[in-house]
Amino acid sequence: MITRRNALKTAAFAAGAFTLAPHLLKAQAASPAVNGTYPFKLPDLPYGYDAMEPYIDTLTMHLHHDKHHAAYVENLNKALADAGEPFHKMTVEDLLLHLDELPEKVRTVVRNNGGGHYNHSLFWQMLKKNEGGQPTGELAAAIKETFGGYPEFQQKFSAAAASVFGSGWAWLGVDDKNLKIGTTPNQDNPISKSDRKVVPLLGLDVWEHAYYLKYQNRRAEYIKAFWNVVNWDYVGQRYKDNLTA
Ligand code: MN3
Repeated sequence: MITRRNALKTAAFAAGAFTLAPHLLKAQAASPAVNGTYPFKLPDLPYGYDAMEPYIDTLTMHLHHDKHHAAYVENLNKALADAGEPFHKMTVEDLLLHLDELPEKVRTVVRNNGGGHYNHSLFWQMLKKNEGGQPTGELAAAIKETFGGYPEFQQKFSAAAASVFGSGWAWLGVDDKNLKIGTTPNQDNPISKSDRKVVPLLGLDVWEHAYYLKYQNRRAEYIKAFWNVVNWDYVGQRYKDNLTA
């Protein structure tokens, strides 16, 4: 029987060898931005600030990345500064997988700001103007099998995004082999849930900072526009990596 403390030591000291959710490692391999350790760094956007126009405006991308994401990284580093050696060797994903085991005085700060860093690092990679493109290959087949088709999936995901009260995220994730749609409040990520088996494939930030300049209170319009900027190549690759892990 592995105790929580031993599990933490394994995660902290044996880089790349933690055993709780090996399939996450594959998903992580497709996400170089989340592989770093303390002190964490703000990853560059993988495209220009105007790359998602007109669906997501340039000023929003500037503020969202340069101010909001940057603040999560800064606050995460501040919180971890005195937390000690084991925690300085953990990726942000490790930290979020082991929130329960963090010292109480930093747990909430890491949950909010580590979550903010992780979610946004994924989110930037999940965006790409797709000219009406849709999922392909294995992911398209799984979406059809699970939801009945792409339009049905879009409808369910959009409804989930609209249902978030206040700030949070909508997610498409995979739990073992099953696709799931869900939401998280604030900067929580599905990987921190107790079963620790959900891998996020696609996330939509529905914090007001993600859309208010252009869409004001019209979150539904922002959600509709989002379908034009989903990087289905990246999302599909995350799904495939998970299948083979
Ligand atoms: Mn955000």
